[in-house]
Amino acid sequence: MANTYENLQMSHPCFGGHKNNAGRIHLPVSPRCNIACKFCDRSINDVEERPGVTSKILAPEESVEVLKKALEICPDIRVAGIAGPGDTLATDRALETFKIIGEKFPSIIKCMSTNGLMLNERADEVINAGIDSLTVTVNAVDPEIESRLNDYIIYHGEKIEGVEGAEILIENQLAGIKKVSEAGITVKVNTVLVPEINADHIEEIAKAVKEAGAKIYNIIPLIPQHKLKDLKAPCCAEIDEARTKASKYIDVFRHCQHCRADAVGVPGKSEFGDQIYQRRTRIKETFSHG
Ligand code: CLF
Ligand code: SF4
Repeated sequence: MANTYENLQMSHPCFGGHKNNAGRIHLPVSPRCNIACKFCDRSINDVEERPGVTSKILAPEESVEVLKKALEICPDIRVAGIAGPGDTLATDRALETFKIIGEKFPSIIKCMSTNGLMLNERADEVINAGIDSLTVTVNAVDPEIESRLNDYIIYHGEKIEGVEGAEILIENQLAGIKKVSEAGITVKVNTVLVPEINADHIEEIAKAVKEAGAKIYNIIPLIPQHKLKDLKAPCCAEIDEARTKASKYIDVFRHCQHCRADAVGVPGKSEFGDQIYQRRTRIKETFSHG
């Protein structure tokens, strides 16, 4: 049985547990992605913090030693999350990892993050893997708006571009959120706020994902890069306005730290990723889709 939202509010840093100093480790086991967000330039490196960015890809079985070591260094870790560097449902590696963690570390909360393209058809596997909390990144619920944020999807081996691809993505995200939340998994939705594209659309997203069963909503500011490098990042007032609009429909999480796919520690307080994953010094601040 998945942890309840009430439990997660006490013990999961991204659902309210930050107040209790709860930590998390991200296991970078998922190598590939199946959609093409225009703001994401995915690469494996040591110097940037954003989704998709990680120093090393782990094999599912390697995560046991990593988690053991992380718990020794940082006993505050309550959650094992998989948030990249690619999509967790584009391969089987995240679900395999969660099965291993469930056996070896039964008290650790299992947290997964996905773009949701495969969530509808893989919902049963997500439920059977014992996931406690699931984050789905939903940047629009209108295919025209989504197509300005995403170039294409790769769906059942086929590349589908523009509005047509966006339509499939949104349908699968909402249907998938519905299935997993009905099974008792707590769902958080992340939206990357791009002022020129989806700022006026936040209320519709918040409403649609709440109706589908999501419990909590997290707005992540755009870091202008890749194909959206010439757009502007939202300022604090714009982020705040978007959060206020969303909060009419759904609980809003306001303490996101934009973690990398291999972050370790208590978000915003401690970071042990360098020790666990032997990273070099990180110099650039960016965002995540955790
Ligand atoms: Fe990681 Fe994401 Fe799970 Fe948290 S992060 S997979 S839900 S354990 Fe948290 Fe980091 Fe913000 Fe994500 S602070 S980027 S919301
Ligand atoms: Fe894939 Fe996430 Fe990058 Fe989008 S932001 S292309 S879902 S890794």
